[in-house]
Amino acid sequence: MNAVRRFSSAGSVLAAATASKTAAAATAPTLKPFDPAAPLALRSSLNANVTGEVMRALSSSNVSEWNVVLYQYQTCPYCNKVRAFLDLYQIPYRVVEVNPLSKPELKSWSKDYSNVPVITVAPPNNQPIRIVDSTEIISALYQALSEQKSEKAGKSAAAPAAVPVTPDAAKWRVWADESLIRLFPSNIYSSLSESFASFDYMAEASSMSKMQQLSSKVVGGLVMFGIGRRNVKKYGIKSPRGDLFAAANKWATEGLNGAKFHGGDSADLADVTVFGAVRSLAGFRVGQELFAASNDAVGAAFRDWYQRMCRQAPTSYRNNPLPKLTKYCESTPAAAAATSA
Ligand SMILES: N[C@@H](CCC(=O)N[C@@H](CS)C(=O)NCC(=O)O)C(=O)O
Repeated sequence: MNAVRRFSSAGSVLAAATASKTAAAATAPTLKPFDPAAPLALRSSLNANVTGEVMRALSSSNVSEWNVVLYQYQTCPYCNKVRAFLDLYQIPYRVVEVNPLSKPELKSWSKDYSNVPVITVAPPNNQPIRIVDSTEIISALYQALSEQKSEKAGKSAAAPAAVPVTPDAAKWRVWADESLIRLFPSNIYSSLSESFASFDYMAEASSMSKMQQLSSKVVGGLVMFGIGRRNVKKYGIKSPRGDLFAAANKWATEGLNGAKFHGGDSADLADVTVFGAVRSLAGFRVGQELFAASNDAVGAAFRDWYQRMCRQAPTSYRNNPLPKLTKYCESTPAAAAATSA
């Protein structure tokens, strides 16, 4: 199943519902399965432009010269993965919020791929290069980081070292995409009322007009509710909430395995991937329930890890970020409530 179709957004839903198919829906690329053993797992021919020359240009320049621009939706789990990665490794970036209905921000120059996230990078003396797909974006930039000469890196000591990706970290990266994020639609759109509430929230930070927000809520709310239910059948989800809480517990027990981070004393690509995905839920009703779900040791381990990640990867994203996305970064319920308004 094409990963691109797994987490349909308001944009694709409305496009389908109004029969005005977007280029993305028509030309959604088929990605090969992620190969955890490959250091740079570029699966899509859409990223054929990420050549050795580009990688050398990236690894021989300072991250502050990469000129990263991220095209995103704020609440998209894949976009949150990429933002968390950029924040953790202290790579400066600019965000362009894409209008999910008309996507003018992508259409003029990214005709063959209009899903998000997409980034452009422009290391010194290079034209901007496009990279698509959250996993591939992270893999490519991580490889450039790990090949970087230390004197060029320009990262503060707070950023973790880009060490070789362990097979276990690779396994959890796949788990985040293939198991965890797959549970999101059936939770965010679990009932009609939750579905409409989710669309209200997503509209807050979107670049849609008021009219688009309204039609997106009505049409998207209904259609996504249907897709959530379809996913339950398709992926054998026993209980959307129950399976999601179980996934969080699995991460807290098997993923962290008693350590501060999956990576031990500092975060690795598994941490940043799971963290980014989970953070995308923070402003939704399901996020609130997830963070309140369990008061036992496992729940506490999950929340403690999440807060440690917030501290390790504080967002440098300044233009119109949703305050609710940082809600559960605070260590006390009162502090969290204060950011929820
Ligand atoms: N495999 C892709 C999946 C990206 C994806 O499905 N993004 C959704 C938003 S969360 C999207 O662009 N959907 C199509 C649309 O909005 O038209 C990745 O990891 O980046």
